[in-house]
Amino acid sequence: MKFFLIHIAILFLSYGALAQRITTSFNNDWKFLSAADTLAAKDVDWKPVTIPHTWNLDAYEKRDYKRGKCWYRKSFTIPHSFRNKEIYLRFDAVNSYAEVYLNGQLLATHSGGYSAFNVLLPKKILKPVNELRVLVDNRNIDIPPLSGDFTIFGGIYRQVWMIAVEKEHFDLDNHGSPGVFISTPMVTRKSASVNVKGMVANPQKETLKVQLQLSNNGKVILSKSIKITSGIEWQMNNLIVANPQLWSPDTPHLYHANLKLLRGNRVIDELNIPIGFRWFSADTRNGFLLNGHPLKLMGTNRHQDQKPFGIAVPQWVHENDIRLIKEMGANFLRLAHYQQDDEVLRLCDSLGLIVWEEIPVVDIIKDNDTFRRNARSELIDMIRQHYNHPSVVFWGYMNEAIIQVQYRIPNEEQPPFYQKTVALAKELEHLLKQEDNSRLSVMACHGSNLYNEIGLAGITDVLGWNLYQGWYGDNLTDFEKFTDEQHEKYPDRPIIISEFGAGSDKRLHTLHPEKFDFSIGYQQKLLEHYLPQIVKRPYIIGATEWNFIDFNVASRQESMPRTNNKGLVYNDRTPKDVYYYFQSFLRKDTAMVHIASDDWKVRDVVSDGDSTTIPLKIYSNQPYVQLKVNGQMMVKNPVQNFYSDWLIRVPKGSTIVEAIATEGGNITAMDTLRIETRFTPFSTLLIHQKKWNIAINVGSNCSFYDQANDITWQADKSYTPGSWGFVDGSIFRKSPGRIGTTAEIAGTFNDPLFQTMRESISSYRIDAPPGKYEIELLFADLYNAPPPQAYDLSKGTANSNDANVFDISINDSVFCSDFSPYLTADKRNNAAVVKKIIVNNAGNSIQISFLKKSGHTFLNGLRVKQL
Ligand code: GCB
Repeated sequence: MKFFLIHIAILFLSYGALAQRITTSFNNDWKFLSAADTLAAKDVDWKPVTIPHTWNLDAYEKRDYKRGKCWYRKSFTIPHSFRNKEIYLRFDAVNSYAEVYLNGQLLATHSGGYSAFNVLLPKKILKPVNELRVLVDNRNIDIPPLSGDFTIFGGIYRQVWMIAVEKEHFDLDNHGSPGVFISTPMVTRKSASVNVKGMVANPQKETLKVQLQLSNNGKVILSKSIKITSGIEWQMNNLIVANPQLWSPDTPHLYHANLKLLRGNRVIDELNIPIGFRWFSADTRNGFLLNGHPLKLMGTNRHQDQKPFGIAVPQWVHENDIRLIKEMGANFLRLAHYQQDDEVLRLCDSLGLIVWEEIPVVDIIKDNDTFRRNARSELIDMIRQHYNHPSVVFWGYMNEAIIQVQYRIPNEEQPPFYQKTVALAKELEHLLKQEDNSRLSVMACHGSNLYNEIGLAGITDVLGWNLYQGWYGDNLTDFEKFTDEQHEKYPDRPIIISEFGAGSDKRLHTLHPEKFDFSIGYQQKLLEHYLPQIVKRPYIIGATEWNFIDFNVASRQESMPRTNNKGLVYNDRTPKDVYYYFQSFLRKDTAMVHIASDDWKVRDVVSDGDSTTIPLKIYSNQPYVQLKVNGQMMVKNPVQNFYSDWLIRVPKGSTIVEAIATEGGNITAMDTLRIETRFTPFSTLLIHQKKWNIAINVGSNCSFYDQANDITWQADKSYTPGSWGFVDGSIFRKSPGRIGTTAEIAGTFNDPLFQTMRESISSYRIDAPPGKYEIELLFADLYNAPPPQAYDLSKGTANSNDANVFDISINDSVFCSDFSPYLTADKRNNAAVVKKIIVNNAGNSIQISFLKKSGHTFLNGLRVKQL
């Protein structure tokens, strides 16, 4: 009897399970061919891969990563239990163009690398053993984005699923959408209305039933069913929920809609969709209102890559990111510059982040029908696929859509080109509202008035400005000047600062941060300027910092080639100190304090003593902080703008710093950090106990920490008797107002060390007692221009292609004559050249002299070691 019951139960379960939709992963046992020509390929050329996959890990190594056509293939059988079912494959994303073939027949194509698509596997083509082939192309000839500051990693880089359904099922043929669309046209505190609509595949025009059950906290609060007899659209309108528990970033409360498709009493398909009740508006007087309350939208932008996966990231990367962003205190997230994984949206719904999602029309448009069609279908895909997510409030369709026009379109053709861009924007705006008029439309512009002049800026409900004053642009305060001017001219236009940020490299530190020095300190300074300015202005309804992560851009050079390092966290997601500035600024629910020196744990100070003072910053949202340094309590300091600056006295070696945040005399938060202090002598002429080794980052305001060799290259200084420094020359500036160059340096991982130099230098002097020294001189001829960066609006200086030739002598004896770093580096500019020499210093000074033969003299780095 017992056996019988179990048997019945198994039968029932399997019957129940098989009757409904079954979704299984389809990620294993794929083969990949890194070529377009399958005929020329041998079987061994097809390499086994698992999805998610990208072929572009080369983007971590070189600028010109592989862009072209590649193939994926997979043999598979249809499980016996699926035999009477319709079989779909769902591709969560393929970058950028896909052709799907089953047993040699083309089933589907999809343009657009960031949205999902479903492909039906027709019964008549299926065999006992099938071969699926997918051609993937990441050249993006007519597919947005045509360009952009991110790598177009090619491949089937999000998951693939096999979905088995009965012939009758919730629609799977509508732009990769769930086939059911839920909206909440009216929400108040007292009641909310729900509309549900969708399509059902019903080829035999059977009489079926769609049943909706809406539940809250596990209890069904509303049920409704509707009879359907054809495949046309069905709707259930005006379902009323009394006293809805509202969704907001602080209380991301979700209701659950369960939808069943029934034949008689038998469930043949089922969907579960969360619902969030919220209402919102945006205007310049009240700012953004959520559920009737003002809410300044504050957050960040997110790219999706993580080394070593490229964009073929495992699901935990999405989870980790959204959790970190939420923990930072953000309530707002811009998914830039493309539609992101469904999981990201699910997380934003459940953790509580308001989302701006956009399609990748970036930098420039193409004036042809294919491009326009692709932009339209990307927009439809995005809206339909993510329509049901309550976190989504903004749909965007353009990012800096005219920034490249000046470089790519001849002058006389620019005005009509701008008009075409405006026409496309209007078309996309219209389409967006047709698809979903419950959300706000938005686009992001770079800081140019041209958007106003050509009429692009007035099209969307809200306008995003990507502003980099004090980074690409001149001064930090130009930021608020620009936004105030905009507000004065367009008083009714709510704006979002959709990007702002600065690059940073944790190897670079300075007491005097300057724009474009890539120091950790300058990024902090910029963000500490922007955040208070943003919150002060009600017409700025929100802001998203650029970018949450240090992300991969194969073409970017700067201090960390292949990386845009404006992240609040590193690419491996370790928070930078500045992440905690945001956290202090944004989190009101918990007290926090952070010793902002995770990025600067080794302090190598130019000083003769065995103790010194070092600056230390503490981020906190509490009114006061107090420090204990190696057990010794210091006086309290007030916190202003969520930080307090300290000078602390530290001995050589290890220092334990404890920070205590207080409010009303009570300890509310604590943090502890160990800092290591080292000393580089200032008075090099003195006999020191230990032989010294001085490394200098010549021509730079920053010290550079070379972790591999555990050496700090000190910021440069001018010579003073008894010490070391440059005697003359000037800081090399490739662009006015910026130190050094942003060009990548060949032959080193220590790019910043070679990217700055002193030019027109005739001597560098180190006063030092007699003895033997090893001298290492670092050079890279920086006079050739790096290729232009699309986002960098500064004006570069003229180039000099002259080979720069000079003699180098040490204490009057020439050790290198007619030296040209350029020629030594095989006629390459921006290539590292290192010269070493052992000298016997007979006197009290080592004078390194540079005698110009042609062009310029220069020096990029110097290390002097007592032997
Ligand atoms: C921008 C772009 C973004 C870039 C960023 C930058 O304005 O929208 O894609 O990555 O600037 O860092 O230059």
